[in-house]
Amino acid sequence: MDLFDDLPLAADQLRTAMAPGAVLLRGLGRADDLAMLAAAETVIAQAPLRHMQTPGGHTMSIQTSRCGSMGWVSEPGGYRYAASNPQTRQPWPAIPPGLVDFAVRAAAQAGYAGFVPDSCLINQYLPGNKLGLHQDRDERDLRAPVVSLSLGLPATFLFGGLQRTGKTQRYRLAHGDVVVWGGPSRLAFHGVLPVADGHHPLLGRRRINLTFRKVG
Ligand code: MD3
Ligand code: FE
Repeated sequence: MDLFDDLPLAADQLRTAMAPGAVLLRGLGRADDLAMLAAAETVIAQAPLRHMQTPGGHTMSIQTSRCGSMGWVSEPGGYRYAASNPQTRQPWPAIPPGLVDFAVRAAAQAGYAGFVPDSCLINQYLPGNKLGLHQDRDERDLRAPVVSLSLGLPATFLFGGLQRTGKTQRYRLAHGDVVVWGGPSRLAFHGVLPVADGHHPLLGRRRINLTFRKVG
């Protein structure tokens, strides 16, 4: 969180090509931040945040909720998408329509017209929480991009190549920043460094990241 987070951005600062197929749309989610946070909270109320286990038996520091026709789950055998919440045995809540609209618009702006998400993962980071370098490869349709929206405390995002051991670039993702990953970047390794302590006017001491995906 810094002083400049609340200043408007010049138009030429809004769009950054991070890599082939990966587009950063700075601040795109700011205009509607209150409504999108409220929508995320309605999902969390129905599918409470929890620490997922890695297939290796470790507990993730971040907490996760899910919505959409398919939700990402972890089992001792590995990760997969499932139509119901293993905790409640209920279907996942629907993705709130305002969030679907937002993801569709963001994808179109990044050059992925026709993208419609059927799954959304909500990650909550408290200060110190992190996400190790990984690939997202459990979705069946890897031609579809992933749209990510960051809210609250800023984080340093690590963006690598197609090999875990390659060099990583660092990007600061702040409140309202959106990234769309597709094409050659869809299977890039990525992660998040431990979130620094701070206070965000809307979210307090937390960061929430929503990722919109097309699984089916
Ligand atoms: C690049 N989330 O949920 S968002 C994840 O901030 C995840 O919570 C991070 O990685 C977060 O899987 C990073 C950025 C992101 C999301 C998906 C990607 C980058 C990606 C998929 C492919 C390549
Ligand atoms: Fe990921």
